[in-house]
Amino acid sequence: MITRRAVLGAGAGLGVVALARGATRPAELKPDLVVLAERPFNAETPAHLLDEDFTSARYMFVRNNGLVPNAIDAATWTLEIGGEACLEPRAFALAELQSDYSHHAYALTLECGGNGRSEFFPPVPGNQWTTGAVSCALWRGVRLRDLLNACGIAENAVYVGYYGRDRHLSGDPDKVVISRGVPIDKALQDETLVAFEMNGEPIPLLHGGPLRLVAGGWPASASGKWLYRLVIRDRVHDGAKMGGNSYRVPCEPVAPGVPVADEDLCIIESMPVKSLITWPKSGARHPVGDALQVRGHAWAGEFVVKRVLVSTDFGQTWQSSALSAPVNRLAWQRFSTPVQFQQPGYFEVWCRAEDKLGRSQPMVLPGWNPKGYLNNACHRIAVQVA
Ligand SMILES: Nc1nc2c(c(=O)[nH]1)N[C@H]1C(S)=C(S)[C@@H](COP(=O)(O)O)O[C@H]1N2
Ligand SMILES: [Mo]
Repeated sequence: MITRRAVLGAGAGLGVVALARGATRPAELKPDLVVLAERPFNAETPAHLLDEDFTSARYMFVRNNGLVPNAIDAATWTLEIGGEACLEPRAFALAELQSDYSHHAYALTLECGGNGRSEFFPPVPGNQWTTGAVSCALWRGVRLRDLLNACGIAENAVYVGYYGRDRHLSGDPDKVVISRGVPIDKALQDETLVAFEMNGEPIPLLHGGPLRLVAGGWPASASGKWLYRLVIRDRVHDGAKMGGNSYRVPCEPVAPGVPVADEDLCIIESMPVKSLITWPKSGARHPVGDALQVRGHAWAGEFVVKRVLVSTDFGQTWQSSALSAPVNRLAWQRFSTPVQFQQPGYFEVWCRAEDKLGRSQPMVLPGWNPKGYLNNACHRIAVQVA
């Protein structure tokens, strides 16, 4: 990351996190991604560019509900913690978080709740994500738990909400873009971080630098970017985009297209089991008879993936794939397996993961919901065998 301070030669230090030198628009920083919206900027990753073990910034999808803050200064950044269920509200300088609290690093899967939205029918509003709103990067920071404990958690604590420094599209400085969070149990997990590094670097501005909440395995909307305030709530947090159709699905399944009353919607928690073929790229050509090594990632929200199956005959038969253990809880898992094609022609490779509890991915769309969340249908790629 080139910081403006470094560019100006003002010396080392935490520096200003800014868009890289010369880039005037976020899209220029993400030349490999498919832009779904310019304002707010939203872009997804083609499946074959998610092949890395840990997603680099270059290939990480971007999901913004508002406008990216203007260049922000890590040297003066502070995090306030308060809320009705906080015993001693206080503020921490970013530098203090970095020096006074122990650091922890985890690979954490962040998938947008709306990943796969484009396939729902009847169609639903919002960014039309296909398969590319998922990442698994190496996040480093302090445990949210350690900070909450430093402030004192009241007995009646229920939820932790976040506030970020992004700007509302309307330009109204008093309007909050998004303020979501996680229940207290999730907040207290080892892996829930207040992070200041991504893949060994300061967090890039587009991904919430200089400070971000990271709650892996949950809809990524729970992981607040540009974090400056946390509230320990005595009730389910009621910030922007906690209610209505936002990040909520019918508590009881509904027929496609049916309107759903507010009180019948439930907040999404752990994301469902899913997998993605990241190699080869869909449309690959392959010689008949040769083994083709197919690989990808599988993840299952709060759970471990137990197995991944692969089919080359449109789901008639399945073979078991090698599957690695996650490097830590909430990290995606690598699967890799050789497949053979006995004759030339058009083939598809399908993959299907199953979690520890025996739940597997559906072949077709799972339950329709008003905003098109939680589509974990099987991924498939095309292979032309010659
Ligand atoms: N402050 C803030 N945090 C946010 C958002 C946002 O718009 N503003 N979007 C959320 C959503 S919906 C997603 S999917 C992830 C996207 O993270 P990324 O852009 O780093 O991939 O950030 C979450 N955190
Ligand atoms: Mo999201």
